Amino acid sequence: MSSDGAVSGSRTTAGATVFPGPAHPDADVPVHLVDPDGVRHPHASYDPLVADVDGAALQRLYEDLVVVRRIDAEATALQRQGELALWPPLLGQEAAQIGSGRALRPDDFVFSSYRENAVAYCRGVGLADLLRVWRGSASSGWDPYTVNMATPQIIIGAQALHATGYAMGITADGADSVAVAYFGDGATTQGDVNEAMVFAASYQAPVVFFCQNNHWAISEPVGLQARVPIARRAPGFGIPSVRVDGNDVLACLAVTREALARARSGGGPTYIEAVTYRMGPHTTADDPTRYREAHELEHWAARDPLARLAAHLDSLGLLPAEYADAVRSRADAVAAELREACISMPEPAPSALFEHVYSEPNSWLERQQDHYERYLALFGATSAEGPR
Ligand SMILES: Cc1ncc(C[n+]2csc(CCOP(=O)(O)OP(=O)(O)O)c2C)c(N)n1
Ligand SMILES: [Mg+2]
Repeated sequence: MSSDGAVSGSRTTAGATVFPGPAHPDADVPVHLVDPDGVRHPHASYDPLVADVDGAALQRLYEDLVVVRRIDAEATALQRQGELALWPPLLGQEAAQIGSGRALRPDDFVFSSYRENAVAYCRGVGLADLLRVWRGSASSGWDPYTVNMATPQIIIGAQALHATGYAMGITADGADSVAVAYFGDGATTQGDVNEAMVFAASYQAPVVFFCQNNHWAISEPVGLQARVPIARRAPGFGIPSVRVDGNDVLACLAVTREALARARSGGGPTYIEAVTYRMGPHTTADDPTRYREAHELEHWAARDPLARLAAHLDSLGLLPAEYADAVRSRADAVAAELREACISMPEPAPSALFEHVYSEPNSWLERQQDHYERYLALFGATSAEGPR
């Protein structure tokens, strides 16, 4: 800041400092390329970014959506059957995750929350590795460096700091990869996310903030903590932002490609708000019928991301019955593989948790482990209450 209080880089008009704001009166209208009925609409800015997406590529996106929805349904069933302690479903958010996840290069690096299992699928995380932590069989699901994706962050918003720090490292290395932070609408209120945005803007770090506004933070509606569209917050930090229809896989692919290209070419961070909806519970430990109205779910079910792409493919003659059946069978086979991987995993060993806290044993921790083991022996409990 200069001595007269003006912020360098801002424009001054007739004595008033003007900060970059939403560029256009329509800035709050989410970008969409395919509407809920499957009709494609031309878009001057974003069509060129997905010009390479031909019929076969659209079908691949469809296959991704079907498979990740099936994985999610199977994991939810496994939890209901007592094979997993907890599962955070992504039902309804498939397009936001696949559209953005498929825009990434292998050398980009993802930092996510617990719900981005479809992004993990895009990164090549193994099926067993998706479940390991939720079964209680391991305290970490996979080696982040094999897939360039950190294991899920449970501390809301903390991964935005990790992504920004990693992105600053990319700059120091002179590389052109990008770090991507995935978080939810609720996380936008956390200090960590806001601090990450300050650093990202100051250092023009190659990071993409990808917020999935799924309308709920457990039982708190988004309107409670965001009085204006969430995407509008970013320009206040000096970060360009875009709202995208998070149920339109093609639009999510386009806006993520734009953000990645900006970051790779030295243009700094971008903030994406993908407007979507969590059609299921927060986790399998939650019952959303206690806090939300049925009509809200109906409204969003009519905007289902998978049905939308199916309708679009159908309109192009790219969804013949045999093809749709084959995709379903493939998804069923993946689900069977997931189930097998889950039940053949070692039984959860809760007290093993103590082995990974310090490199050397110490009496303080040993006392806690001993106490916990006596508790397990007394009550036969294998799953203490976990994260919500
Ligand atoms: C720092 C912190 N505070 C609170 C929690 C408890 N918690 C777990 S999930 C959640 C809501 C997150 O909502 P949102 O960011 O919208 O993500 P979503 O679950 O909808 O994907 C909260 C408050 C936590 N895990 N970490
Ligand atoms: Mg949310």
